[in-house]
Amino acid sequence: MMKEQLEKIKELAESELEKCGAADALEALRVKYLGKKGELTAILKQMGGLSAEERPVVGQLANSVRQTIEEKLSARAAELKSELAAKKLKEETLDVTLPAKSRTVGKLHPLTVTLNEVKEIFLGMGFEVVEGPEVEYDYYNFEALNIPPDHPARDTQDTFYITDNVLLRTQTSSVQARVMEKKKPPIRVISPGRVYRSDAVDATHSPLFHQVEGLVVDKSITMADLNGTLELMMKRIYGEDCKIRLRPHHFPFTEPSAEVDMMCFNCHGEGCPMCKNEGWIEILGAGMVHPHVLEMCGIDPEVYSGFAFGIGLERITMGRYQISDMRLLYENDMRFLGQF
Ligand code: 2NM
Repeated sequence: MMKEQLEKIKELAESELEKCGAADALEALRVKYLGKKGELTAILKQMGGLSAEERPVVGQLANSVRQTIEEKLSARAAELKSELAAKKLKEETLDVTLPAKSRTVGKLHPLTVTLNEVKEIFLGMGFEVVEGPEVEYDYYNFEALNIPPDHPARDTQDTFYITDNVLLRTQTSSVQARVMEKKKPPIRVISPGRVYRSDAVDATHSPLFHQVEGLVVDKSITMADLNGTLELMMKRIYGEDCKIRLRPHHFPFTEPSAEVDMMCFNCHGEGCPMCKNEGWIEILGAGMVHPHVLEMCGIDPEVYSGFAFGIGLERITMGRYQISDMRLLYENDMRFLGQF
């Protein structure tokens, strides 16, 4: 009777183990057959009721059944383990021949490229780079620069006012007025930065644009120093064959003042659509710092003289890359920016 039970347990255990497909189910089978409350244990507990002849026979059989089940259990466990490993290997295959994911590397905005270049050029000539506030007193933006109260630039049509005497700077000359007030000559600075004017957006205008202004103040600074400095800058930006010319002009803060043209890089002075048949393209404004400006900033115009210039970062950037519309510089269209 018990023999048959044991045989049955063995058979059943073997078939269940064979079908078992997971580690936790295998553990449940181990508990079912070999655990303290398991089927085999239950049989062994009944051995007390056997006769002395039967007991060792049944005991031996029970032991061999236990051994068989234990062996099957560990064999099946090993099988499951290797099946699982094989499945994982198959699922997590890494195809090293696939093309690599491309990484997108950022690049500098064309305005930044130009600014860095301009900075390098002037740092090489011993200039310092100075920055100042974009929200400025009208004193530094206008008054200290000899811009009279009735000058059109002061009009609310052209300038963004915050209060009566605070505004968004319309030029970075305000920074240079601050520098002259603080520092005694020799002064050699450039001041790059954002400037604001109440202009409608079109291909050549924006209410926010960027300027680089330069200022040199020392003893016996002349227009020749201005000319040489600007020529060097333009040659470095546009190439060694770039030529410039100065035309008389008027700015309130410089006397004499000049507008500076560069020879058209397209037609080299012949005249073409690019330069509207002029052969020359207006590129910046400059002049000798007005004695009254020096005086207001605490510098004696009898001892010192200086030159200053202002150049639009957008304009030189558009020129060197032949960009026809200023708006392209602000729209952050990657198809456009990716070209530089
Ligand atoms: C320009 C043109 C001409 C200029 C003048 C000064 C200062 F502070 F010295 F008076 N800074 N920048 C200047 C002169 C700016 O921009 C078109």
